[in-house]
Amino acid sequence: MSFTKDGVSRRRLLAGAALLAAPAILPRRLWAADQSVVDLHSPSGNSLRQVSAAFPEKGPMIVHRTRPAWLEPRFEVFDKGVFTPNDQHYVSWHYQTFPTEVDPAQFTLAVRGHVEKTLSLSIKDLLAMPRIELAAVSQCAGNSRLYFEPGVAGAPWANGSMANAMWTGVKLRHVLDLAGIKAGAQAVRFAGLDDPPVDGAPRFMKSLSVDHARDGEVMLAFGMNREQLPLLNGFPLRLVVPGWVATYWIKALNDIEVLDQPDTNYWTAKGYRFPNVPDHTVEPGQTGYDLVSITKLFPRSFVTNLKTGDRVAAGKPVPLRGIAFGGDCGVAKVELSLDGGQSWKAARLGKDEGKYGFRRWEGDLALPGAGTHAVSVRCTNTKGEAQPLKITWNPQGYMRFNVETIHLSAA
Ligand SMILES: Nc1nc2c(c(=O)[nH]1)N[C@H]1C(S)=C(S)[C@@H](COP(=O)(O)O)O[C@H]1N2
Ligand SMILES: [Mo]
Repeated sequence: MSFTKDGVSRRRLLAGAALLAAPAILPRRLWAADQSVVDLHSPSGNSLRQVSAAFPEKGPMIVHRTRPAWLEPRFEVFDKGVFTPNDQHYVSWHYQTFPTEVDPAQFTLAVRGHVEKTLSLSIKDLLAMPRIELAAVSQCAGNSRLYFEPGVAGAPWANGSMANAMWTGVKLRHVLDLAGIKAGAQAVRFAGLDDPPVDGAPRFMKSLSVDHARDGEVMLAFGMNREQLPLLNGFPLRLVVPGWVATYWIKALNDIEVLDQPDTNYWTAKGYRFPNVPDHTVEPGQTGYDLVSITKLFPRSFVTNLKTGDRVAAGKPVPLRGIAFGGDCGVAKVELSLDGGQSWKAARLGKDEGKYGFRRWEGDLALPGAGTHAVSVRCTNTKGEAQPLKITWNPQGYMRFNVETIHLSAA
């Protein structure tokens, strides 16, 4: 059923579905029903993961944790197209109180705080408003953390906690204007249905400046690739903040609060910060730097048709393709290198589906002789920012965005 009808269908998870089983026995039961195990090739070991299709509305997903769910697709999905299928879109929640059932007929979004008029909007109210649609990449701040060397604490994502979707929804500005922001407002704060799991724990909330919230692109999305959002990705409504890290993209969004003072809540003021130094990169053990909140995405690019260890023919052109994204602007160019970044060869760019989305690239390189060859790919965005060659590292494991390299063996 589509969200474009007069309403959205009721979502329920079946009792006994993977998410509801007792956490203590879940890993073993899932393992027994397992389809396969993948090796994510982390430099620090600990890289075997189970792949499970036991999660509602999800196909086979790599399972890092079950409750709350941390799931990512196998990387091959990114070779199939620039829009990530909904059943392969990664899943991340902070708290085990994430919703396992939502009745859209009962669901309301509150708009309150420093406004002229408090609102309580139903899904039907939102579906009746003017719509916008745009492609945008949602990427977790911790994407690729598994490849940090030395290893760091935090969700051990491989490269798959990113996804591109066509989002449909209502401009946040439209809803804020209906409520009427009062003079002196300082921030707009967002929260979802997942209450803190224990008393005193901070509710998961993020906020944006009033100007950003009113930029006409930040969206209350009920459509993902022109279908309803999967429950695990925030059904029935999520915030979409194009060009910004997914941390801000509050799922199961039911509360918007306009603040007349800066947001001091833990997740905005203390969480999700990284070193305020060039490329946000420090040496292990380094101290004496400031922290800054993570906001915009940085350019990234990946080879998707081949991976480290694959065998190819020496001496003739090897077809290569992949995806790139510019971060908070479009992709200007993608280049390939065989010599560790001393020289670069331009790749061809595929169709532009929107500046915040994935862009396909294609190219080829002839590997000069038998042996192992390092193939690097670099994206430069339309602001002229390029992925750095030096590997980015910080103790939080946030926002890796250096040039990625695969090692192919030619014979
Ligand atoms: N309500 C709510 N929204 C949330 C979160 C959360 O824990 N609760 N996690 C955020 C983080 S850190 C990420 S990476 C994305 C993940 O979105 P996805 O599960 O749809 O991929 O949701 C964001 N929105
Ligand atoms: Mo995240």
